[in-house]
Amino acid sequence: MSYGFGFGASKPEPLSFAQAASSGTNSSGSLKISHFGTAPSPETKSACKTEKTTQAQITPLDFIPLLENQWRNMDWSEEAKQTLMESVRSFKPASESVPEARVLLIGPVGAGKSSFISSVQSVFSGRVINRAMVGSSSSTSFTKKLRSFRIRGAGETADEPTALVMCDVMGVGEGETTGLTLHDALSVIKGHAPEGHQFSPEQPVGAETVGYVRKPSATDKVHCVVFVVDASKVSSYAKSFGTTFQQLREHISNLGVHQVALLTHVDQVCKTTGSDITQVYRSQSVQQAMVKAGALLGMATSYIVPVKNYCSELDLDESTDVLLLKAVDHILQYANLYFQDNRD
Ligand SMILES: Nc1nc2c(ncn2[C@@H]2O[C@H](COP(=O)(O)OP(=O)(O)OP(=O)(O)O)[C@@H](O)[C@H]2O)c(=O)[nH]1
Ligand SMILES: [Mg+2]
Repeated sequence: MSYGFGFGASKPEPLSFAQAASSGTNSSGSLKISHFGTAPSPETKSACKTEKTTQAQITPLDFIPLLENQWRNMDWSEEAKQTLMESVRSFKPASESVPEARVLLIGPVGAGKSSFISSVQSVFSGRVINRAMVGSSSSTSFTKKLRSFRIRGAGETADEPTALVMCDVMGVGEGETTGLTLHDALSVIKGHAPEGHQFSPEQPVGAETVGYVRKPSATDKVHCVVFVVDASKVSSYAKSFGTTFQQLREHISNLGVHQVALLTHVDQVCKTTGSDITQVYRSQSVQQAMVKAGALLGMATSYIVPVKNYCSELDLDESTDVLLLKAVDHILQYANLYFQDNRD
């Protein structure tokens, strides 16, 4: 299947998410909630419930028992980590003309977009580093500019960049006047926005933008969009986000760009997962957050993977690395579909 690209001579009209939402276009993303694995058996012990307290005293998140089995198969071994790292290192786009896959992270302010980029670079650097600058949770986006990060190895492999470039942008805000607009998001995806462009809802990317890329080549375009959603906020996001994301997904799908999603902050929705990330696929709280993220994005849960970003840690943790690498592998699979769909 091949997709055509809809940008050309026509001048892009500034379009905010709110305007798009009110234009009456329906989302084509049908919601498919996949069925999960086994329900907890009566004898399943709650690893979260560590103290003798009454139900009224403990928060629901602490009380929800873990599932008996992981609902997705995960191998947390060092060997699995090395295999995943090798798979990312050896990744080459299925294209003659495009040497790198450009992946764009989009999500609400503070969801963990920059943290994910820094976390992945940390895994490949062998130490925790803050490559893409990370902010704190606030209502306005910490990231203001378009920045692309080529993931590189360290030590012997320092000169061998991977074929993965991750693009960081401003977070999507709740209102029409704050955060990334639909117009600017699409400008980045189509390859018109120059590197370093400072986003401003009042000044949409257009022909008058300094460095505007008039005729983007295949290497300028984004080949996969990754939605980033905070598991601890997925139940409380403003309703407008759902409309925003589903509008965005429809436009991105029309460009032939595949989309996946990351569920961040999983350590904050389940104590056990917070202290032992290998329990992530046994946590019902994470599983529920995943279903909610799917509903918010209008996306089947099979496209969504959980991650725990490095935030306060000074040292890497093997299991956290495995989950991050699994997410990268997932993203690259969908990025490659773009190249297969658009063979030179
Ligand atoms: N506990 C936890 N905190 C996280 C995680 N990911 C990110 N954070 C924290 O969330 C806050 C926001 O992270 P950022 O990476 O700056 O988020 P962003 O999506 O880039 O935000 P903007 O650039 O403002 O749109 C920071 O304090 C991070 O340390 C995670 O998986 N778990
Ligand atoms: Mg950021």
